[in-house]
Formats: sequence, C-alpha cells, structure tokens
Amino acid sequence: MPEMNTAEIAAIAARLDDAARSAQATHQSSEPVTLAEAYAIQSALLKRRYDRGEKRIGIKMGFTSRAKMAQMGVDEMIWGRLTDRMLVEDGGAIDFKAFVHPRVEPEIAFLLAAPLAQTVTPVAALSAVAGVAPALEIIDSRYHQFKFSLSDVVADNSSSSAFVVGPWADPRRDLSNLGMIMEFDGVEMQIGSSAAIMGNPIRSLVAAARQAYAAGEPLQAGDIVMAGGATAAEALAPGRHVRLRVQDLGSVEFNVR
Ligand code: OOG
Ligand code: MG
Repeated sequence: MPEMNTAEIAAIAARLDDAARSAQATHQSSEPVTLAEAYAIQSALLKRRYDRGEKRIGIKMGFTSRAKMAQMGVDEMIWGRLTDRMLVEDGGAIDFKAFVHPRVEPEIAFLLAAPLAQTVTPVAALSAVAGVAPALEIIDSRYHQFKFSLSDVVADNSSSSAFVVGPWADPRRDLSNLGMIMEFDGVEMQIGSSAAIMGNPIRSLVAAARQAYAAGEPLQAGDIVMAGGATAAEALAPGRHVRLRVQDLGSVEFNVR
C-alpha cells in the first residue's frame, strides 16, 4: 500500500477540522489508512487547533471497556488529545447545535501531580495522581451516522469533543469496583462499574502513559486523563440534563441547550 504523503495527511486533517467547526458530518476515508497514518492525521488536526490558540490539557483513552468496543464494533484501545476549549464546567451547558450528533458516556478522570514515565506499574501511576473524579465525556463523531473504522476514528481525535469533570477526590482509595449511574433528567440511562474499564481504571492511566510517551508527548503534571467509557454511550438531545453519580466520588452534571 502506498504511504500517505504530508499533503494527503493535511487534507484529511483540514476536512475533519472543518466538519467539527461547522458541525456538518463528513465521509470516512475511501482509501485504507494505517493506524500510524491515522495518528499522524490526528496530530495534524490538533496542530490546526493549537495554531488557533487551543492548549493541550491531557489525553482521553477510548475503547477501554467491552461495552464501548461492542457498541462501536472495534476491538482495540485508542487515544486522543484533550484541549482547554473542550472542558465544560461542572453544572455548565453545551450548545447542541455546536455538535454533529453528540453522545455522552460515563467515565473516570485522573489529574496528574507529576509526570509519568513510559512504563509504570499501577501503584507507581497512582502515586503520580493528585485527584480522581467522576467525569462525563461528550463524544461526537465527525463521520456520517457515527460510523467509522478504527483508523477513521483515530484520525478524528477519537471522537473527542467535550468533557465535564466533577470534584477531584483523594486517589488513595480502591477504584476497582465503583458503581456508576448516568441519568438523563433524573432517569437512569446506564448503570455500570469502574471495573468495566480494564478491570480498574488505573490500568487505563498506565496505558495512557505508554501511548503518550510513544507519541513523543509524555504525560505531564497537570494533565487530565480520561480513562474511557464504562458503559455504552447515549445520544444527547436539546434540553437534557445529564448527571453521573459515582460511588464514593460524588457526581458531575451538565445541561444541553
Ligand atoms: C470513539 C471514542 C471512544 C471511549 O471512552 O471508549 C471513547 C467513539 O466511541 O466514538 O471515547
Ligand atoms: Mg470516552
């Protein structure tokens, strides 16, 4: 298969960037794209956003649970970048019209107090964590019908779109089996456990450290890491009030305008 050149990578990045900014879906790649090329497109896409003043504030892990893999028909872990513009205040609101077809999923977020090396044990990773929080990720595929191959979704910054983080709690606690309930307007939509995220969300942080290092962007103090959805995602609609409650960690919420 011929390798993609820089111009082709830049063209796909520009198309995905335009799709996100105009909230208009675009098509998947017609030619096969390798995973390495997909991450190169994602880098080029983020470069455009950094050039407009956005700041990288962490990374998100994707497909770290069976529920998410099954919903989207993929079987490999992926990651994407988080910027300051994507962060929604706890209790704040998002504008439905700014998205193509947004969905929300219940997650756990970590805040780092120290950088993480390439290879860390779960215990070492936890010792670099300043806080752990209930979090909601708003994903929005820029592809028609929310359909994509693994390479397509990686190129599209792994559907990353916005995220809301609840109060940071002391991470020195057992995170392996915390009940998680996601509600729309007070009605339970998804019920799960932090165990769904690789048996323990700390394993997702370990994987994040490895991936970020391999990409030449090791995790830094102050970075936020989203561990990945514990359940399938739910489609959003204007007027919804979304809340996630996580056992021992409290809750996080937002509204859709
Ligand atoms: C891709 C993003 C996956 C997660 O938490 O598993 C993800 C998608 O589902 O569109 O964010
Ligand atoms: Mg997610």
